Amino acid sequence: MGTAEWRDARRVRSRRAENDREDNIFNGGTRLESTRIDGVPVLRLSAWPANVANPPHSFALALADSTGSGSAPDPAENDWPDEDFGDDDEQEERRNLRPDFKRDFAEYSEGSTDWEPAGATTPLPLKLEWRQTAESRWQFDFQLEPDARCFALGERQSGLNLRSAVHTLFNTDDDKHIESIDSMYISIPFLIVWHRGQCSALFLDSPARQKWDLDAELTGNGRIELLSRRGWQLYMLGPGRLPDMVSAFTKVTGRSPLPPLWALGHQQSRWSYPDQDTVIRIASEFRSRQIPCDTIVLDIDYMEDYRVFTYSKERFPEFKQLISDLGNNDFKVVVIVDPGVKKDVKYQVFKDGKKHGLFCTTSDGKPFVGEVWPGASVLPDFVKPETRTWWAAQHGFYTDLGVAGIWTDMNEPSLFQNQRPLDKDAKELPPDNRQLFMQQAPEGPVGHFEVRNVYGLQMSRATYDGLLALRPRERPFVLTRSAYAGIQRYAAVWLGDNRSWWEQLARSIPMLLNMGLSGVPFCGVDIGGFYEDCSAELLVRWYALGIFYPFFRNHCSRLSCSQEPWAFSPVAEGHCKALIEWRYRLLPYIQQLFFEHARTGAPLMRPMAWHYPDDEFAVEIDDQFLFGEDILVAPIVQRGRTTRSVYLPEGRWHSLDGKQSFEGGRLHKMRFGLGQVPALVRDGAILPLADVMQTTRELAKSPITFHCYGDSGRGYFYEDDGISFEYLDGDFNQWRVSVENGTFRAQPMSLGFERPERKYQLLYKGKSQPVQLII
Ligand code: MIG
Repeated sequence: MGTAEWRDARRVRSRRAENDREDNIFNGGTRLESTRIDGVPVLRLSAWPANVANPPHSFALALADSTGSGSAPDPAENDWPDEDFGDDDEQEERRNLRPDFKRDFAEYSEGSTDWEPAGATTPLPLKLEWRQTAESRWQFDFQLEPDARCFALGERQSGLNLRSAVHTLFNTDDDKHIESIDSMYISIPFLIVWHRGQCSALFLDSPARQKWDLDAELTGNGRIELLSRRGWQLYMLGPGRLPDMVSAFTKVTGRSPLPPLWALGHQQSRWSYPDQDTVIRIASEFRSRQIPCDTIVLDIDYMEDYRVFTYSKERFPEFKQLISDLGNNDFKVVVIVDPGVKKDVKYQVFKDGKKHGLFCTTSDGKPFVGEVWPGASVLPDFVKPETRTWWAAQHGFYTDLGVAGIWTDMNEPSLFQNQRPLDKDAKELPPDNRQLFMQQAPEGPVGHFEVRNVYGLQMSRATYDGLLALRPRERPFVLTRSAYAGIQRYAAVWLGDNRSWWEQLARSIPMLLNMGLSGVPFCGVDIGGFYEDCSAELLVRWYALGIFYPFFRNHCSRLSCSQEPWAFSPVAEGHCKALIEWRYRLLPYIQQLFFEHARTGAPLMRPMAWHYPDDEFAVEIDDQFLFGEDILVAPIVQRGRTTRSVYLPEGRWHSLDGKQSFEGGRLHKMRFGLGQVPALVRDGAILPLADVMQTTRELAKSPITFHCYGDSGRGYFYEDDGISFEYLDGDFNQWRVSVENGTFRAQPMSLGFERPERKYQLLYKGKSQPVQLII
């Protein structure tokens, strides 16, 4: 063994000494401003190196360079009428209630927030100090109280508390979803620090690589290291409560518009349903077995040679007919679109993009070529506005065929030979022209690593804007794998290539909770697991949790065994069916939760601490969660188990059927059989439940049961057309329903939507009775 290897073997991990402060070489410009967003004090620090002309808000590409083009407006929560409705006489006047939500969409709070200059001596939260320690290296040091917890940061392979680890934010396609994974597909540089129920938060707005050391050495010190030659903006939020942090952050980065109703139903996918006969067979299995499903998803094999904006004439000879036949059977079709464009001079998409200079380039200005599914491929440069406009327009190919939604994948971007283009331990960036390829930002040419983390965001944005321009009266559905802060404005996300392992089922809870706290409500993981073979029991248990994933899709890889709900046994199928039916029964509640998100930024899946901040026991929990305020979900995530302990916070809790109730404030041992929904309902809640249906289209006519849990209760019922943006003009109905002293009341908060006829009933103390909603 040579000396070199011997030294390698003994290498000690480079450690950060407590006082390893490097010299500050910064001599550029800074600006410190302050404001309040939804009552939360916010400081914003901007810094830009001397050789960069402009303050960086125009370079924090994710949020700036916005034309506000296609994005849906944000229902302004401040315009919401006072919830406290008066007596019955007043209701008469409110018959034509139509809250006016129209407002310019503030993609970037610049326009809607007044920032005031703040004095240079203003103390920064968490005792934060920053400096530039090399041409492309910045450090931000802060302090964490001994019992502080760290949440959010987007997609992390971690439990809920992110503390005592280093988290790298550099979008990467790495399918080894194990503890030691360095970076995943999504980067959201937003951290919430929780300390005894009070929170502060940091948002470092830069799409370049960031490493967040959250007290990995157990010394109480946190440090962000940013590798960039450009400027950045650091938002510092707080103090405030947990929901305040998410509300303010989503005011800055935007909130999710309401998804189309069909996208909240069950989606069935696999890599791949290879031809039209298979698709027809899968779809008809759902209907003949009466397993609810709204969407069939087509993975890369629908294409000709993996060329985007084509379909295989051989395997899908009647593509348009297929989609319309499926449509007649109430199925929507979603197709995958990758960024890699096959390098082929006869291929129109390549020709066009090349002619107009819309691809990422090498340092000498030629299109950069990498290897992905189509073979040698080029990558659209999505930070360039013209590229987005062009890419958006290409989607006419799909809308003409009747495709309902677009799934954007591989957009880290992923390249077969080069998944880790920047050395994990790099302490500086290579020069711009040696960063894999060059991109053309509105401010000028820039190395890819400077903007890598917004590649997926800008691709999703182009796709969303494309669908909206092509079908202006419909809410677009876009699904993406890679993302940055603000992705919720454009797309749902799923967390990539997980495995059919029990531990990944369990892990999905804290991962999705942190996504929600990072501003992304519409998220999920592949139900059944992507790689490896699923089993009957795992699939059933995965559905039991998955019906509460905001994005609800079964998907697996081409190497895995089938995992459609009927793939295993009739018994397993029966359990899956019963669970999926519950997803559809819960749709009115889910719609209300999405509406709440649009008003307040609240995620659907919430950690216990969201609603019980003073319960020191609850804040530790990440194997159960709250779905909205009223439903507590505690799934079984281990093979062969039928019982688990469930921590119920203060108050009383009821079984979903209302037949049993439990005292809160302590642990309970509970049994959840296969096929049983692992959920409890808060005493005092009224859940609006639909009847079992096969697709979301039936929701409009479904009878609604208001199930009151306990002696009295409160709840909401929301409805709209499920398709258009007219809800932003107040074209929706919403009632606040309550039961007090045994009397049911429904107070209208909005009556802007011409509603179909349906029946309503109250389920109270085990008995049903018809009720009316005043209109
Ligand atoms: O290189 O399109 O995460 O969901 O099925 C793999 C094929 C590319 C990765 C996605 C996965 C999808 C698969 N894709």
